Amino acid sequence: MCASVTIVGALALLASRPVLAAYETVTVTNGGTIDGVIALSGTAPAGGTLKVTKNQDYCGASIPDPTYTVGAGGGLENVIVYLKDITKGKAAPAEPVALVNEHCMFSPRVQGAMVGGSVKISSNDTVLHNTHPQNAETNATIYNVALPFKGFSVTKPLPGSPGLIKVKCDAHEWMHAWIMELEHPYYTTTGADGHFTIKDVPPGTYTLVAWHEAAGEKSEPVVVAAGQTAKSKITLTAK
Ligand SMILES: [Cu+2]
Repeated sequence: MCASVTIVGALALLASRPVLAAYETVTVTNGGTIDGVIALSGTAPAGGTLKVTKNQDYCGASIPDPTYTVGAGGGLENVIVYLKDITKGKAAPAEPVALVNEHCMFSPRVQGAMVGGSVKISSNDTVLHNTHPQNAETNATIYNVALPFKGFSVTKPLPGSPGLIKVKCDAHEWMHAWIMELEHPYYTTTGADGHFTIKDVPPGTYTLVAWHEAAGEKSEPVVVAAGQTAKSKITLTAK
């Protein structure tokens, strides 16, 4: 009796889970563009620095804190911008995403990647780095890669399921980066002025999401028409 109740319960749970449609690659002709800015409102902590606790002779005594990098006009850098509900469109990127250890920081700090892709981890530094990606929700280690010398690189697969990966360096506690694995290739990262562009979008109505490591996430609908540019502005609030 108990076993059958459990099985019925499990089946009901399975049935209630949203079924994620697999992404389908199609030829996008006369797609639209989403062009926009992610702005920051509120007061971001000003001029912070990251304290360097190791290899100070190479890394320096402190490093500017890039968490809130706001350009002229209030645009916020290092925001991942992506479409939430797109199930078909342009092809996956051919190249692995790159994560470079440089000047005792990760570059880029944040980036999107497509499910099934990989990451090329490399070092331009002469100090030992240790790249350690974790599931951002569970902190489960994905792998742990030592980068023993300048010029070293290794390409590793991403976990292969949608979600946020937090990357740290076990040798240098101030080093952090984020990779967001998404089911499709419609993502980008804002530049120094908070600007972003997403191209070759099949016409339709989507949810555009902006995610920032400290200011959090916000979304808004966007309507993309064939061959047109849809303007978008999302304002995140400093926390
Ligand atoms: Cu390091």
